[in-house]
Amino acid sequence: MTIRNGGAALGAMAVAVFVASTGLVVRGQPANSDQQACNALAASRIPAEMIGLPTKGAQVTSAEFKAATPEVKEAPTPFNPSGVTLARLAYCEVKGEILPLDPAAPGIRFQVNLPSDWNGKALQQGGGGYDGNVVAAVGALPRAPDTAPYPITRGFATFGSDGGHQGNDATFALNQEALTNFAYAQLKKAHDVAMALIMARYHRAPSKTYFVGQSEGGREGLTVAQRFPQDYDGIVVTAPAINYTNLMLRFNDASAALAQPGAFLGAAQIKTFGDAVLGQCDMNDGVKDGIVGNYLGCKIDRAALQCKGGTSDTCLTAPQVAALAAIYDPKEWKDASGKVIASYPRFLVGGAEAAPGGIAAWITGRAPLPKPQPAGKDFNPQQLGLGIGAFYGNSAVRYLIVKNPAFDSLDFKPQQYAQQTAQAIQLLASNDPNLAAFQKRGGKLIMLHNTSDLAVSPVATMNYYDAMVKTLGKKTVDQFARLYIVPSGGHGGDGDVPSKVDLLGLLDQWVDHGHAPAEDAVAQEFGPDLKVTRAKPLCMYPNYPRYVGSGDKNAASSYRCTPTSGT
Ligand SMILES: [Ca+2]
Repeated sequence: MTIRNGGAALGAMAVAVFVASTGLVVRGQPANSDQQACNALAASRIPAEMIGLPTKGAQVTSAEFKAATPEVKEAPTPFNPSGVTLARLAYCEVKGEILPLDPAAPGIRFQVNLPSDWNGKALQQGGGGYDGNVVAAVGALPRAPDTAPYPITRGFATFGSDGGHQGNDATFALNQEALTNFAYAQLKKAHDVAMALIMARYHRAPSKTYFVGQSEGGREGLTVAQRFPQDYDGIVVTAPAINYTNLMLRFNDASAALAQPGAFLGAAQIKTFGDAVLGQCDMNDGVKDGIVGNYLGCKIDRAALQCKGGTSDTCLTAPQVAALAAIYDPKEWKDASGKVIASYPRFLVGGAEAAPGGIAAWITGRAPLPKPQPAGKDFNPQQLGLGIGAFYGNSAVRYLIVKNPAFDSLDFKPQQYAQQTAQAIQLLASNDPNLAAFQKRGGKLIMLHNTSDLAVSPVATMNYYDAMVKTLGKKTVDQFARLYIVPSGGHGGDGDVPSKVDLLGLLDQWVDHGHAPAEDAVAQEFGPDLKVTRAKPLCMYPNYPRYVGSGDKNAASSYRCTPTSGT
């Protein structure tokens, strides 16, 4: 099998590098510099035979050498609160596209980054939401401490894809190949293309291959553990969006509740609820610090928030209390005979409900879904002021389940589309707890979830872990998997909370050096100057960090991992 290079690479100085172990041939200039080695990959073509699922092969569209860059500090932004971009070592940025079988399907765009100073390992990074943008994989990983060197600077060959379509909504789901790509196939295709390019650049396969992803990327991480266990030595998932379709149904139910007359929750009502969470539960971990530590021990009395005659900003109407129930309570959807066709667990509270990444960002936005709804491309979530989940739920109903861009998602009843709903659930569940194949080949899995996550329920992740234990036994699970629960913090661990931890470092120590992670790691919070302002122990489910009663409440040593109470 060959990677064939075009253009200047076939000049008088051209040579062929033969790699006996694979039969791979790279034709190009003698690789007497990193830049030339990079240039030699430009216009490469990876034949379909080198990709483990059906494609028409892959085409490299650019290979550009990126010189090392120093650390830069700029004005802080919401996406980069410290304003700091860390240093990067030199690498070769390879971009390209995996060509679809169906001419009407979009290609899978990818980026592979090949460091000059390679550590011999590869790292695939997952996407987010509905994917739709190429994951560049040259920056910070989810939850990484502000000071942690980027994977590319640690010497990892990194790569990511666009999930098999462009645009962060579900319109792609109208095409079956694009939908199958999103569900799982693009992960294998992008992996195999990256492996071919790594072989072409370094003439050997990675000693270890990891996957790191958050949210949809977390679902992708569990998907590869379940479907392609032989390809990965280690996987990190944070806030994984398993039971993806069920989650979208939850978003849509919350939208329907919030669209009822008098039900919408504005900033004042969200603050009232957030204050109640902290008022009732902040001390359940032994310290008043804006964090509900004992995450299964907090039972909020929502009825107590209901206005007693009249309305004000510090109480909720009955429809608003009902909307909170639709946001937080467990849900089952049943068919006409009463059979459960889908379910989703409850959400937890952690103290960051009223923070910028909380209820307003994910659920309410600035306005409820309108009725009637604009159809298709005229449906603009920013213009409509929607919460992210309201937009995602609408998109799932229209494109993933009903397959009608004009369908009004507020009219959706899963039981009326039971077959389509069941198909979508099965395709995107990624919740098979039997990871025996991954465990037996020596794979390691680290999962982490924050408890104020309004995008994906931490209880869904706990349920998945419990199912793993039930399927494989606790002793086996302990040998290869960890679930860390971090109290408070939003979907990305955001908010005023210590939740930064070098999960890639923990994974690499486990996989490559045999040091299994325990409860000796800490979750950190950083100030704008990259200094640690607060730390707590990183506790394994079902433990939480409980204040010991004395000592600096911002120091991890003042906490002990303690079993959470409640159910
Ligand atoms: Ca507390």
